[in-house]
Amino acid sequence: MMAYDSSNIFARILRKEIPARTVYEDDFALAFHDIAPQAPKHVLVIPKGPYISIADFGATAPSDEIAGFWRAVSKVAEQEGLTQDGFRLISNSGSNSGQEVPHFHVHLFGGTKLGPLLV
Ligand code: IU
Repeated sequence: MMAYDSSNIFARILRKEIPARTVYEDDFALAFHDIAPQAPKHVLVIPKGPYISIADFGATAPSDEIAGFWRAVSKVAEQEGLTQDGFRLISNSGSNSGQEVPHFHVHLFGGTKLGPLLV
């Protein structure tokens, strides 16, 4: 697996070098509005540690970071009012998926009736 590149845009957001529209932050995760939303509600949730993708995160992160991250994802969905009507999580991993930013992130989509998943 390639090395983590700490100059990626989400690493810079974590270091507060560039701004983001943050909706949630704790010891394990940061959540902010996607700059190009693809649904009425489109939030990205990222772990604070240096992980490239879910493949990297799931294989190498300590258990407390994994638990803390997924707990934060649930909290964001609840906080953003999405648990009643439902929402969708997507995480691109690697080139076949079209992953653009090499810092693990989960897309959280909601706020409307979502269409079928595309392959
Ligand atoms: P992807 O899964 O790596 O393709 O998703 C990257 C997302 O990051 C994509 O939805 C972009 O709109 C979003 N994004 C952002 O929110 N802020 C940025 O500065 C950049 C990308 I660059």
